[in-house]
Amino acid sequence: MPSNLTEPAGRTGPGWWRSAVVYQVYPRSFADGNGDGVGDLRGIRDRLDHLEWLGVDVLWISPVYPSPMADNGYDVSDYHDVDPTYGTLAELDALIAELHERGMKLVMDLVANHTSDEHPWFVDSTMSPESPKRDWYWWREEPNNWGSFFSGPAWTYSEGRAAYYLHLFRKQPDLNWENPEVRQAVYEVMRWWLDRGVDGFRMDVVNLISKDPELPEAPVLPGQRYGNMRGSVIDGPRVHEFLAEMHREVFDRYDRDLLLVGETGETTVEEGRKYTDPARRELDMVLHYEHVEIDHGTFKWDVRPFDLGRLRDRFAAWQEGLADVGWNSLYWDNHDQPRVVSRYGNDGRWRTESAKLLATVLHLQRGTPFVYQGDEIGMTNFPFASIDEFDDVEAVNYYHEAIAAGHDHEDVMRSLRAMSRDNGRTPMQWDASPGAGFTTGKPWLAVNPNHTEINVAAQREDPDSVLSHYRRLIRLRHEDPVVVDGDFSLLAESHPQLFAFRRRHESGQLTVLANFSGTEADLGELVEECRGELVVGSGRGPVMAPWESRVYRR
Ligand code: ISL
Repeated sequence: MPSNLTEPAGRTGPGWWRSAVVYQVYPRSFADGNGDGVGDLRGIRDRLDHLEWLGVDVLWISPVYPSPMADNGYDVSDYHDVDPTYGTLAELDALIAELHERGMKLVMDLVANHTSDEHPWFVDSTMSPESPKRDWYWWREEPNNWGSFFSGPAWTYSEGRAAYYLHLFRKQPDLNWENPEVRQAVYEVMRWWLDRGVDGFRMDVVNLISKDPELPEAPVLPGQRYGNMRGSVIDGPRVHEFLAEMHREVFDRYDRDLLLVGETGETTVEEGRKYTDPARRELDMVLHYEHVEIDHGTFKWDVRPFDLGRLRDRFAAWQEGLADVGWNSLYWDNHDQPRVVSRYGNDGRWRTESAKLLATVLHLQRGTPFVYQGDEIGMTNFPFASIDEFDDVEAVNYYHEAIAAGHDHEDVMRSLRAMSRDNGRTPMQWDASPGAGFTTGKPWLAVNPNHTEINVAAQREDPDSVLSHYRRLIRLRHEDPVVVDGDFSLLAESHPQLFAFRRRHESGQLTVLANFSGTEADLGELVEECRGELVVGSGRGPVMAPWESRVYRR
């Protein structure tokens, strides 16, 4: 048995998160408790029954800190408070207490690669070259050629400093982690929240915190205006050192069951092993991007058809790569992704079947599953018709940049419709009422018209619904040690339609069979696997129906 798995995963104690399921709430879009059209903490507290009924163990909320909302709260202007849009600090304390009473934990989103340009640290830094916080950000007299993640240059000129500052994201200057004062300030923020009772952090773009201090010019890809800075900022030279220091300065001081998840876009399996190796004491798990970039070309707006072979290959690489050391997170959707049913499944005739299949293949891999609000009812992409319907800074910037560069309007709209982050941000669909049960007011982003059919109320009592399926999978993880600790092996590695794998453990084995297509699939030799108790699905026999999934236990 791998060294980090010598003990079975319990609901508490070392490695407790191995048998846990995390639920992500995007507060703006989850539930509006005061009728102003924007979700809030009151709304989340009113919906805790849903989370408990579903069986989730951990709630992760996207940022609720004071913010000018240039990036819906990921641009933080005060780390020690709650934005009035979402409520008050007292309400957050109440949320923590209510979750704990129900046996659930709260994980906060910690955005520490950058701050808002309205954060007092940055305002101070811009004042003059003598400011106490002059080195808290990256300042240069001459910018390099880097582009930002959200279109445009990564540098902006400041009159006060008569210099340029680096911002990999628009209006969000990058903190200079080379400066020990910056690191200590971040650790202080973390301890402040842990002292308040939160149970851990999801650390936003944490693999960008260490930059190559030379900030070298970056290669310019064909058709691009700015240099691609990824090679100088992703998994940078001191990132592991900084995380180990964070562990010592923060987490080692707490004798509680915490969860440390890093968002590590575009990282590799090799780096993922380092981040999550328990012996290195950095993070518990990372959110990598490899399986959500299957349909990207050179960049995300260059949309490619879904490729099952590529998906299977990337999942298997992470499963195998982190088998003896480290731990995987498992997710399809979050507030930055379009809806997986529309993307890798079928959001028309086979919506229910494909949503269940996607849930099954994800939840039964080895790792900790993350359910993003709405996944559990099979929410779909939004039928965007005009650019005015988009809210997200990334989508809007891209639109203007692409149109200015002479791209065809319809082509740009097609990319946005498929890939925009707003697809994942439309309000949670609780019921069939005009505000979908999300709000009694005018929602900040339009409710998907399909909420009249796809909603929690319609699925809750239906044992065949996507919602009941999620609940069953979560229960299976809590009850069956094979799901948590069994090893993973891919079956039928090159089947054109099937994603099949086996999980093996001393207590038994599970075989997962999934037909990722709208046509019947012949199991061929895999029919040998169809033995034992059918724990998920209903089909039998050597042919799988379109988008059918089955799980056998022996
Ligand atoms: O790397 C990217 C594209 O190749 C970006 O997608 C980037 O990694 C991603 O946007 C990071 O997301 C996180 O930080 C952003 C914020 O807008 C997202 O909502 C958040 O999840 C900046 O804080």
